[in-house]
Amino acid sequence: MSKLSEADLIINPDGSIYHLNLQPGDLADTVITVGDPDRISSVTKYFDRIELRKGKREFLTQTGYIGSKRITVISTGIGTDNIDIVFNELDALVNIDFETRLVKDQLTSLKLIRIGTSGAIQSDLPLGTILASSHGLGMDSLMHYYNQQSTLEDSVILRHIKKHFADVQGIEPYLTSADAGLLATIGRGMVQGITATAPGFYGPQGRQVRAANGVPDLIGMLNSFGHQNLRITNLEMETAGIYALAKLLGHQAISINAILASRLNFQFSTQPDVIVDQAIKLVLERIVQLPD
Ligand code: R1P
Repeated sequence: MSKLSEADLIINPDGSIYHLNLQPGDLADTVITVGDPDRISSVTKYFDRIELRKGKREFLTQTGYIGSKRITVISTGIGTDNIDIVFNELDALVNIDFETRLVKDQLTSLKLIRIGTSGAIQSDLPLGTILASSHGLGMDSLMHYYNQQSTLEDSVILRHIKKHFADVQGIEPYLTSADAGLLATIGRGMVQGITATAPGFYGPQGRQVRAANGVPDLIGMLNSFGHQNLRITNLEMETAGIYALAKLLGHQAISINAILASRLNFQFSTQPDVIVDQAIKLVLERIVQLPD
């Protein structure tokens, strides 16, 4: 790839990248992403030391240590449009030389771990479940703007899903699997399933609102899909973009979902903070066990 122009790679006067406001050395190779900026300190309160706090807009960052493990926690805000910004800028921070604006010869593969919240769309998944996404199913349009190269296995699953979605106009889904290594380590023993990523919270997740729904029984359509032992377990707004962009850029990604809502049982947790805290503690315990 040729030299990136000042309009393609926007570097702030202090040498930081445009939205994240981070300089290359600010980032650890293990990055936890959270949607809510307030969740950053819920994670870093378990750190032994915080070396850096920076940010801009909804993209706030803290980098610190648990023992000798250096970890960055960054907030993405909501949606795959924000994931486009965060993941491209995280990649630029490690894989583009900011002096020459050229791709580095030696590429870095980041470990990207989402700790997010989500709603279950299977009735056997109780509130409080900590779920690892085996795949991200994008119902948004982010990956239509990139040339995604799917594995054969992912393509076969996607073909079955498209057949299942055949009656619905306007959804052209994409699918990417989790990083196998992180699924086996961070996601060890957790409930696993396909996470559907919606481009909105209300209509696009089949919620009843005053406006009429355009996709009748979206939840029913999603939860009735089955292929071999795979099923769609939950709905949120980032995982598919995270998995697809991470794979395209050569990074490793896993999405861990704290189940706060049961869409089939019409329930929402009375203790969401407790459930999110359990997910955070479990993920941190496992991150420190990962080899460097
Ligand atoms: C919607 O309320 C938000 O919550 C979920 C969705 O993916 C969306 O971002 O995740 P976070 O709690 O991680 O933001």
